[in-house]
Amino acid sequence: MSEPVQTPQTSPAPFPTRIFSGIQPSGGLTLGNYLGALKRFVEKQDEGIETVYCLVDMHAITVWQDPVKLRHQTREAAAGFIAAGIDPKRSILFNQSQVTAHVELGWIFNCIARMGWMSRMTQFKDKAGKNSENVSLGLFAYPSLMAADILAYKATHVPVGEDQKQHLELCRDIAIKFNNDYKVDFFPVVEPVIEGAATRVMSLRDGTNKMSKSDPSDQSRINLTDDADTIGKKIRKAKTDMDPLPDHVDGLKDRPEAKNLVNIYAALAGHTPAQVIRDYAGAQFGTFKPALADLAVAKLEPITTEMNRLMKDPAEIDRILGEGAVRADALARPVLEQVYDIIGMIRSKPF
Ligand code: AQP
Repeated sequence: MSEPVQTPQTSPAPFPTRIFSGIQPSGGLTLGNYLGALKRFVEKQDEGIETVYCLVDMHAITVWQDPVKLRHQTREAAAGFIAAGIDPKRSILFNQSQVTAHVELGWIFNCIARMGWMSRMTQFKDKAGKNSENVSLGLFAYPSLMAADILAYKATHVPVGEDQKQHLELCRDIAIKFNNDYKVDFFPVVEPVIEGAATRVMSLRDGTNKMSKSDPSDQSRINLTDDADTIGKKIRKAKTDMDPLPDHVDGLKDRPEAKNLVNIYAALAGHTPAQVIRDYAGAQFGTFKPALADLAVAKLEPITTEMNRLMKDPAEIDRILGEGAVRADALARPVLEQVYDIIGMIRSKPF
C-alpha cells in the first residue's frame, strides 16, 4: 500500500498567476500537440499572462533518441512554437537541459513521490506495455520530473491535452506532500488548463488511439511539417465509417473516427462540435473530408512556411533558446535554493 496523499495542514498561500507547459522534442510536432497544447500556449501568452514554455529534452530521452535527430527535433519544435505565435520576448522559451534546476528538483521530488503513486500512471503503463522490466528508470520517474518542471517556477496553471491530466494530479500530490512534510506553504497546487474542442486528438487510422508523434505510422497523424498535398491525402484516407454525419452531436457517441474529425474541424475553425454538426448534418465524408482538408491547410500552411524559414537559421534558434534558458534560470534557481534550505542542505560553496 502506498502512503495516502494528505490534505494540506494550511491552505497554500496565494501565488501570482504563472503558466508553465512543455512539449517533448521526441519527434515532429503533430496536429494533436498543436490543438491540445500549442494553440492554448499562444492564447495564454496573448492574454498577457506570464508564460514559461519548455522543450523537455530530458523527458524525451526517457525513451531512446538518436542524438542527431534529437538536436534537429528540438530546433524544429522551437521553430514550431515561434511559427505558431510564441513570441520569445513575451514568453520564456527554452530547452529543459539548459536549466539544471529541473533535474535537481526532480531528484528531490523522486524522494517525495511514492512508488505506489507512480505505479498507477496510465501513460507509463501504455508506454511500457508488456515490456515494463526493460524500459528506463527515467520513464517511470517521468511524472516527478514533470512536477519539477512546473514547480521550479511556482507555476499556478498548466495548459495541456487531456492525456496529461493524471500527471498533473500527481504534481498536485507532490506539492501537497512537500508542503505538509516540511510544514510550509511553499508550492502552489497547480490547476490544469484543458480547454478547446480537441483536448484529445485521435489517430487518423484508429479513433480509439491518441494521435502521437511516436506512432510508427506517419499516416496516423498530421505533422506540422506536412505540406498541403500530404495533409489533403492523409485526411482523405482517414479511417471513417459508412454513415453520413448525424444531425446532433449525440449521434457521434459511438463513432470515434467521425467524432475525431468533427472535433478537429471545430478546433481549427474555433467553433464547437455542435456548430460543425449544424453546418454538416447529413453530409457524407466525401463532402466533409475535403472541407476539413481545406481548413487544415489554410490554418497550418502559414505555420509550416514560417517553420521552414526559421529552420534555415539554426544558430538563431539556438540563440533564442539560450536567452530563454538564462531567463528561466533566473526564476528557477532562487526557488531551488529555497527548497535546499527548507530540506536542510548546506549551501556554502562560494560563487
Ligand atoms: N493527440 C493529442 N491531442 C491533444 N493533445 C495532445 N498532446 C499530445 N498529443 C495530443 C499534448 O501535447 C503536449 C505535449 O505532449 P508531449 O510531447 O509532452 O507528450 P505526449 O503527450 O506523450 O505527446 P505525444 O505526441 O504522444 O509524444 P510521444 O509520442 O513522444 O509520447 C501535452 O500537453 C499533451 O497533452
